[in-house]
Amino acid sequence: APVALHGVPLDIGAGRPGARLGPAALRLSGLADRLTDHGLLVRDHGDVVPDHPEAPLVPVAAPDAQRLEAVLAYARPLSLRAEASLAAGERPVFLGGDHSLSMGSLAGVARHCAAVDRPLFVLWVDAHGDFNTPDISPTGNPHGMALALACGEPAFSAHLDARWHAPVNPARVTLLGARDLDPPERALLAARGVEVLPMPRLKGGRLLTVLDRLLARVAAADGHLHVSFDLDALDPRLAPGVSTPVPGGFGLAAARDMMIRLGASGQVGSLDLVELNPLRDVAGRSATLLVELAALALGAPGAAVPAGRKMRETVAV
Ligand code: DIR
Ligand code: MN
Ligand code: MN
Ligand code: MN
Repeated sequence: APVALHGVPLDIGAGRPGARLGPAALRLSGLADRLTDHGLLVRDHGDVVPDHPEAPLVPVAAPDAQRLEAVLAYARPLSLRAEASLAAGERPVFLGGDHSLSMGSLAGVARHCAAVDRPLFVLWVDAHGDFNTPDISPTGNPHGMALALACGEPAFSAHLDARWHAPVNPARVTLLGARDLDPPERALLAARGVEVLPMPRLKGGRLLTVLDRLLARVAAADGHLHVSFDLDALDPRLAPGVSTPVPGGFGLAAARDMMIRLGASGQVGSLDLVELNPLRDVAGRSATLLVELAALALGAPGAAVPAGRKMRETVAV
């Protein structure tokens, strides 16, 4: 299936500006070429246009409700794009942008899965849980609420509309790499049955065991796998270009192993690449790393990094 790129220049959902430059940074870091190197067919559909022209002008310091509205102005058209992309037989890749874009990408993927009657599984790779609601969020930042909204939490029902939104079943969501969960958020994740695999439990061989278990579960159900990859899952020494760094993340070997495993499975049906903040990056290092990891996650079976372009040469740690 052709890979379809959809840029989402959005940072109103984060606590600081910069992630809206992410789609441009990923493109300029050679994302399309790297995918083509792997033998993949790539279509770049450009950036999503919000359905309210004022949305890009809302500052990150605006009141929380206004920021949620602005984020949804991107999420609604993004959802329709995601659904159309999948219906056209593409594998959509959503270039962030802060993580609130997943409110739209996942809504569209869920609508497609409902239409074709396939169970949707979500692998959410993140230092955070993104399962806050406006009443429990300590920051009011919409990117910390993205998964909760995607799962149709009742707190968001006034904002959700079946013309663009279908809920993800939280019992088919796996949160991988979390190490900064707010206590009420942790309780809500547990109440909804989200599988939480925090960072300390993924040392040694655990990571690949857990991934293989999920991939087998998806295959057995003939399900669709959506991977939502928040760059802050990686250790900030490796990927400094994020808005909310948290120490203790995945190292390079673990990140590559994870992506190679996902890529080799051929099961990644859609992918979010989020939270790259070029204003916080160091010499484009995080952008380059994210491009390399995305190529692995989408890689043709057995794809190797071409000689002379090895990760270790392009990414100084
Ligand atoms: C925090 C941080 N839990 C919040 N979340 C972040 O603002 O809700 N998510 N940074 O990516
Ligand atoms: Mn198009
Ligand atoms: Mn996130
Ligand atoms: Mn995060």
